[in-house]
Amino acid sequence: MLQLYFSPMACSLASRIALMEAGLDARYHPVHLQTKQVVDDGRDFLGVSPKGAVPVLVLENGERLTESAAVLQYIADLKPQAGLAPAFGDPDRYRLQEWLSFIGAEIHKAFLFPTFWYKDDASLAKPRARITQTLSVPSAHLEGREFLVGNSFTVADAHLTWALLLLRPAGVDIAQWPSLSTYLARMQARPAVRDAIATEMAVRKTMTASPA
Ligand SMILES: N[C@@H](CCC(=O)N[C@@H](CS)C(=O)NCC(=O)O)C(=O)O
Repeated sequence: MLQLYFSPMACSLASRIALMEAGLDARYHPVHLQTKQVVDDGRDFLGVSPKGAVPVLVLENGERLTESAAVLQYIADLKPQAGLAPAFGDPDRYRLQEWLSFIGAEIHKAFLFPTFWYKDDASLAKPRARITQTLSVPSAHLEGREFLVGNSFTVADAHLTWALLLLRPAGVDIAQWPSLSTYLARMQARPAVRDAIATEMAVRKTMTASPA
């Protein structure tokens, strides 16, 4: 069975959403990111992945896959009939990769990560200054569109949904981008998204963790 190492409401939430949207079973292992311990059994998470970061997807053959962009596409390709990624060769596949890169690098690492990991104003000034420009990109793209790529939900939507959910705890009011705020509400109404969030919030109550 697939296994996902995750931390509640961290970027691994997107992988959980993808698994649930695909209807794929998996075993989920919570990780405490500060102590780098696997919560189930106290194992050193650095022994699971030297990157020390979630998501880590353990494949059916035991190999471990990291990096949200790769993990999300792997999950999508396990269940092509779920339509979570355009097929290879379809020009939209590169649009999907374009969004996964943008969300991972420009939203997650350039803004959310410093917001949750650094406390001093000097480290936070640059990310704070860039967020308006960064979020104007998906905001403009989603004017009059339901999904990031094509006409249906893809793993890029799972990734963006996670990032937008963290804006409030990061101190950013999503209401300044109406298209993002209605998009997020639409995504949160999806049963798989709703269930994934509810599950992680319940796990989170039992742990203290930094989400990004
Ligand atoms: N490039 C990786 C980043 C993964 C990442 O930074 N995950 C965060 C949680 S959202 C984490 O585990 N951070 C712990 C750390 O970096 O020590 C990806 O996109 O999957």
